[in-house]
Amino acid sequence: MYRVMIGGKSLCGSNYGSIPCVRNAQFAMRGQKRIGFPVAQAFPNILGKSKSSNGSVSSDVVKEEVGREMQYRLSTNSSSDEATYTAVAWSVHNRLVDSFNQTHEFWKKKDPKFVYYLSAEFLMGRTMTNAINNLGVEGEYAEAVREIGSTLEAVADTEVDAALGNGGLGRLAACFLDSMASLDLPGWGYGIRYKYGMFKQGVAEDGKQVELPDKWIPETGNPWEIRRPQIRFPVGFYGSVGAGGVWTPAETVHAVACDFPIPGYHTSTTSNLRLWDAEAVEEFDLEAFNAGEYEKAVASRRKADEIVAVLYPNDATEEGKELRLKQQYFFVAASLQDTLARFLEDHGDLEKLPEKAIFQMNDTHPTIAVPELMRLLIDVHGMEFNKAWEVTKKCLAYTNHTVMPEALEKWPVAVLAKLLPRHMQLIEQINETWLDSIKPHVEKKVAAAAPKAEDPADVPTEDSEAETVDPVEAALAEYSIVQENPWNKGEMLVNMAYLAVVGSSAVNGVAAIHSEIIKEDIFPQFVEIFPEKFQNKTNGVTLRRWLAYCNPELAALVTEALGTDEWVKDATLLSKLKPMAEDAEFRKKWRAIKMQRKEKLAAHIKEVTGYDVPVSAMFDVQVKRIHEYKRQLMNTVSLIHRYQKIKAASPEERAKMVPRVAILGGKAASAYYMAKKIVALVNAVSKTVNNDPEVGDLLKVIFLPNYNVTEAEVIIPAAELSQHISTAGTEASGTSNMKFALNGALIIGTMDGANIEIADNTGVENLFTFGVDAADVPRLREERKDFKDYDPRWVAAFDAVRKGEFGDAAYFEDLVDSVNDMTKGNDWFLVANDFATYMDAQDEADALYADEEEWTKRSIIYTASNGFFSSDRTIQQYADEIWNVKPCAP
Ligand code: NBG
Repeated sequence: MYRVMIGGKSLCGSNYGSIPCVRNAQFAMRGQKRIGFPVAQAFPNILGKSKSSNGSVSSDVVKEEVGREMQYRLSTNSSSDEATYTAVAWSVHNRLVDSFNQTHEFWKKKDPKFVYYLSAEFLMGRTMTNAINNLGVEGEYAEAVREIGSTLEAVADTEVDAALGNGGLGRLAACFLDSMASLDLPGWGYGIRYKYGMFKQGVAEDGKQVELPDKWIPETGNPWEIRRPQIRFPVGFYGSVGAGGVWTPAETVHAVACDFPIPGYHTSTTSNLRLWDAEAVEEFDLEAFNAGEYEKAVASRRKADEIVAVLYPNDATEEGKELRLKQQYFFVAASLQDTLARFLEDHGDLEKLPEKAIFQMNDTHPTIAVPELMRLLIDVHGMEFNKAWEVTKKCLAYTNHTVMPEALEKWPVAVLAKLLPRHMQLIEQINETWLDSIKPHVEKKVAAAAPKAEDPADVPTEDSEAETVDPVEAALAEYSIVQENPWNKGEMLVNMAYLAVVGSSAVNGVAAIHSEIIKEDIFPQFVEIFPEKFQNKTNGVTLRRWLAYCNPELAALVTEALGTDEWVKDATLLSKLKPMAEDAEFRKKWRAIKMQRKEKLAAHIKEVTGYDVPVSAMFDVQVKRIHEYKRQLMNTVSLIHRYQKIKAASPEERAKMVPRVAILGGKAASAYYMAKKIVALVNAVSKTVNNDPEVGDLLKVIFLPNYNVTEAEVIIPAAELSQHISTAGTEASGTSNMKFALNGALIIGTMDGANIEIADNTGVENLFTFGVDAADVPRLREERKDFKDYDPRWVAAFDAVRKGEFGDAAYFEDLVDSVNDMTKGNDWFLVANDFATYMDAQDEADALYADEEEWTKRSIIYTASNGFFSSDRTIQQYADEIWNVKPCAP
């Protein structure tokens, strides 16, 4: 029952940017000419070699290629690092394209099942170093660049991060792509090509965060992407639905494919991240222009630009903007049309789609995929509702990444019905079908819970309210995807997480504790119905970027000790390092490398902040998005205390203190009032402490602005202590904890998220753990109104803030109140509760640091124990237990 809405010939993109297809797309487009060609044939392998033929590329060949790019692409003879970077990048680009084409030609022939990772965010960071290393041509490139007169590192340092993500969720997606390609799994990422990434963070004179646009695409063109103007799909918005579900959108834009090749590590596979750009269907209205209506002439281009303009800079906070829903639908609709078109090139029967495709929804952002797949199957391809529902459920899987209620998306029915009227109809229909299917279960449950007649106290009296509400209907409401807003009676909301759960074949959390919490607290009613749907997939990180490339010195030592670099692919081999912790010579080498990395970070700190930091001090790091639940405030209060303690100490006492460099970094969402005050407070403390001559080298407090992937690559290898101190039960997993552990930084942390599994692997005695357990949090929150047990160190620290010893006291007043005044902020995240045990854990860390041999032993044990947290392991589990996708190496 497909319909052509506009008339004219329709276009649909083809698989690999290659084979043309003319099909009945959802809406047709006018005046578009198809240009399609099989990439691999149209572009013969110009370099004559694939990356599987590693070693056959010489530095001379590389130099020649770079020279050619300089001459013809850049038309320059500049030898600046920027120009060299661009030329080198384009030469790497060509290698990637060769490998990409070979891979996709092979996949096309073999026709394996694919996983499509749908994500609103991919926090890729820099590409060049990763690509060169994964391709296995680092030696040749390093030599070539040396001969040109620079170093690969200096050249790579000019690349701007692709920061198309907020934090952990987006970076996880990037690690997953690396692992999928490295494991030769047929899989693509699908997302949005935002014009501006996560904002750039600066710090003003008064310590407050400043947000600047993050323009990441080079003016000269992006060497890491292949724009495919021939692959475009129409995406409609607004409009009306006629009889029989015919949707006529009032606004349509084109989604245009931009491919980012993803090279696997030392394998012939290069997979793809396809990001969609938006273009107006009619770029320019000449008629309007000629009539002097200039605004109108470019209006549709503006609207298209708006969709892909910027990544919403919020992490675990609610953003109720209609534009965000528009972005979500935009990339989901394009991605689903693209995959369906590709499927239909070689297969006829869409009922068989689940044999060839599975879509992993990264959080609720792509959940509109549920009704969109239904719509495509029913309205465009004529499938019957129940069949379409079976196909949809089999094709989708959902990962939950947060328990923060404000981040569990709920769209007002009114907003959805206006923007996507047909989808709202389908959601209602899905909901009815779902509620009908579970009604017998709910009836039984209600009957079992009904008060027994012999207990008169439980029997409702005639005029009680219970009689007016049908108990089955009331119980069913708990399961309903469409619910009334409890804070705004009468407003109906679509619970996107519920829609994702009902519309998926599997639902998973991202760490063991988190997967239990979502079963118990977020989706218990669904667990009753299909317990087997719920799984755990503990997060992981790619050891390529997060150990081998960001810490080459440590990587070389590990390789030397293990006698092989196979650990880069098989992280379980790291466990063989454990005995080395007892080897004094090895420890010395280990320490020397940490020192080298600390020096590098110290130089970076000096360059960015102007502060000198002592490299002999403990480097203590907390870098992550700023959020009350992550409790940077607790860290800051402890630093104020440390400062006060130093000030009060005698010279003898001072001589015994363990010097620290406390490094904090992270962005506060632009609309997150308290988080912004936390940034300002850290900076205020930094200013006071660092400029106090009495303190000297005993304490330095550093706020490193604009924390991003590239910053992390410098910070993490240098860290000795890393802080993961969220209120138990609030951090779904955390992934930087894994990166720090793998780089030999010890953890101070709560029993939350993946910290628990890191403790299991490392031995809990090797972590500095503290704080209440997740199970106690609800009770403590209840009791918090009566909390009086403030630690004297806490009281003294806040008194100083109140007195203005750290900047503008009035500005910090409500931040202070949020954890001190139960009538105002009520300390929801139990900062005051956990402070005393946090300080104990800090004392333990200081004591251990004084013993450098013991500290080093532990550091080695951390690296040796945490190979489990490789994203290769995580992805293998997804592939085996959810996707049923098998390796297919060209
Ligand atoms: C984040 C969690 C982290 C987790 C990452 C990746 C969101 C919504 N969630 O704890 O806060 O590590 O997801 O799973 O960004």
